[in-house]
Amino acid sequence: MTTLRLQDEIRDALADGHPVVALESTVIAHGLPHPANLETATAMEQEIRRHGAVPATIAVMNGVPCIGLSASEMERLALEDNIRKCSRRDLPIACARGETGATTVAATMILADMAGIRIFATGGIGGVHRGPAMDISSDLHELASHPLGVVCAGAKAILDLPATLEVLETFGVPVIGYGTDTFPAFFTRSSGLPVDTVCRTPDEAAAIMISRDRLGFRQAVLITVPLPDDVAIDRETAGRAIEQALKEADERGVKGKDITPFLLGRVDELTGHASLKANISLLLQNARVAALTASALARASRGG
Ligand code: PSU
Ligand code: MN
Repeated sequence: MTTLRLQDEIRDALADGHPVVALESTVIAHGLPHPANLETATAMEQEIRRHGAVPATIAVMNGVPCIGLSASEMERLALEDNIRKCSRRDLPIACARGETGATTVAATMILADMAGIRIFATGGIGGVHRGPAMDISSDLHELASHPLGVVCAGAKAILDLPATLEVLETFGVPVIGYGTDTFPAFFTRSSGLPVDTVCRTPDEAAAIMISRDRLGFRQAVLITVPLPDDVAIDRETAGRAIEQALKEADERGVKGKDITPFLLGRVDELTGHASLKANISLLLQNARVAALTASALARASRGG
């Protein structure tokens, strides 16, 4: 078994049944520009603490999977440009070669589950890409087999959202709309596509996770939160920027693990950085909802 490095505070919280929220690191290394990446990662940790939970940012540092990072480790992920983007297939390579890697939603779920963490906050999950090339994020595959609650703003709008929801259905992942009856599309509040159920409180969301556990299911529960109204980008503006970014990606032959960072970066430039502002705001909101849900889950578990 690979040994995880767990920060003492996180180990104690897990042992005592206190709420813990996992955070990914690809958003730091590949998702947001410097210095917004470091500021946002730090602010997410603070937001989680403010709402009564312990943050656990996850990454591979010098070949060691780490649950909880020091300030200087976060800074390394935010500054260095040779950080490997780690999904499941990359973890054995990064560990064997002593590399430092940022974990995607997929790899973060794997490591969080190994550590016994039950709630994870991120921006937008990966999904089925548009276009003829068969590019399906391994985020979807891992959502099928780790019993976490994953708080997100839906899937990135650069994706094929109807196909993404179909795959989630096939894999048996319940999709909750947190205060909404439609699936949020990252920097727009609604994709217009229906969710499986609406929850209005953290306790309601936690109750669905508890039923999932009682049924013995291993699927994640996806808790989707629309981004705050004041930073949302309207569907037409976002749609135009996405079309343009997709066209450029195609012309330049951007593929594989590079496509998501490329599209997010171009959409940000094309929206005059409205998408960066939206991204930061939704990440903080998701951190808060995750902390509240982790607390609700901890209370429910203590109550029997
Ligand atoms: N959403 C964002 N920023 C990101 C990502 C998603 O707003 O940086 C990252 C997540 O880590 C997600 C990954 O797991 O992109 C998906 O990459 P891919 O499509 O290559 O599986
Ligand atoms: Mn992919």
